[in-house]
Amino acid sequence: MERPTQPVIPGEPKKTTTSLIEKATGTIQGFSPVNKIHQHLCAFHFYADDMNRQVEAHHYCGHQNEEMRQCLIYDSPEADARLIGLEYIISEELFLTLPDAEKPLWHTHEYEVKSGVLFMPGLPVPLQRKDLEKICKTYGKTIHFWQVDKGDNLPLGIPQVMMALTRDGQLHENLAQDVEKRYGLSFEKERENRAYMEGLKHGMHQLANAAGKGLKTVLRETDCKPGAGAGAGAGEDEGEEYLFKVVIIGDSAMGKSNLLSRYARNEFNPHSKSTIGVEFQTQSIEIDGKEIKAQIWDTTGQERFRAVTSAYYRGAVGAVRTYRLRYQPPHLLRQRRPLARGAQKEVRACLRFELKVNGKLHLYPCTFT
Ligand SMILES: Nc1nc2c(ncn2[C@@H]2O[C@H](COP(=O)(O)OP(=O)(O)OP(=O)(O)O)[C@@H](O)[C@H]2O)c(=O)[nH]1
Ligand SMILES: [Mg+2]
Repeated sequence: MERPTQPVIPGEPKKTTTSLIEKATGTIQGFSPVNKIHQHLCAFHFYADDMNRQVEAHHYCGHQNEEMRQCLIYDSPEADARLIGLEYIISEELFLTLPDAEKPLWHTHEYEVKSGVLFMPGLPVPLQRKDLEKICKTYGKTIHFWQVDKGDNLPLGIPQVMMALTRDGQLHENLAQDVEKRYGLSFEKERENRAYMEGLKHGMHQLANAAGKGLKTVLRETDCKPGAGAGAGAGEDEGEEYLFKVVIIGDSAMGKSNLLSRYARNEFNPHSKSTIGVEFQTQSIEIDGKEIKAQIWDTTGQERFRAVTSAYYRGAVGAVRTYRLRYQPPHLLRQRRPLARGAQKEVRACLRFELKVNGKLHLYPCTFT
């Protein structure tokens, strides 16, 4: 089978020692994720910002479940093929659950399947159709890392969102003919054979396929967010918001819940009930023009829930410990250990609060390193 010309990848040819090592590692190690791949689909992708740039894409896919498969994309089916991208394929039902901002990144497969240009090389036609009937009703999200159409001999530049064909006249004639010739196919004939196939139940979503427009990925220089220890993580929005998780810990009836309700809502309850499990409140403060959110977790102090609550220390960047002054440090150590295990390593200090005793407020610093 003739192949389109490939740019030569720069680098020394593989040495015998490397081949020997590969032989050994290949025999000893397991490749479970890759071994899940069980099918080869061939289709065409174009760059979401330029329909004129079209590439042949060999998808090697495995099902994660009935509604989701993930594929590695190569530029050819040969052993030396270049890994140029990835594609995730999901059912129409899953696609409809995606937020609207996500939908334009996904493309439909209905046209590709029904027009015959998406096929499964080497597979008997009845078997192909069985699966194509399903693919016809799916959406895919594909990112390419290697712009082989530009002749790049290494994966250069930023990841590119790719799209799929949605109507006649889009696919370059020469690309189609080349593939038809190499695989001995007729897309036109296949189109007729697949006329019976049903497409998307709800039709092509208007936001899919880049919402009918172009999409371009761009690289933008931005402030580097603080590391994990300084509160990076869940809830941050486009780098403009910081979320810090802080836990309040201490034995039961030490005033944890009241400390939080006083801080979050300026409320105090002299008859508060013991907390079951955990609860959290979020407070926003502005520092240097940036919105900082403190997500403060109030845990139960009851011994019987300790195993459960320690799981909530995960990801915490700060801790407030409440305890009775008459308690001695060895007692504190009991709670220090699970906190140090669950919270992020970068938790370095906490404040030990104490109520006023004889009119004097006791406030001790402590370290968790
Ligand atoms: N006088 C006084 N009472 C307090 C103070 N803080 C809490 N209390 C009382 O102490 C009791 C227990 O308070 P909580 O805030 O529920 O204690 P907790 O640490 O959350 O207890 P658990 O949820 O069981 O772990 C309640 O009756 C509160 O009213 C305080 O600063 N002063
Ligand atoms: Mg409580």
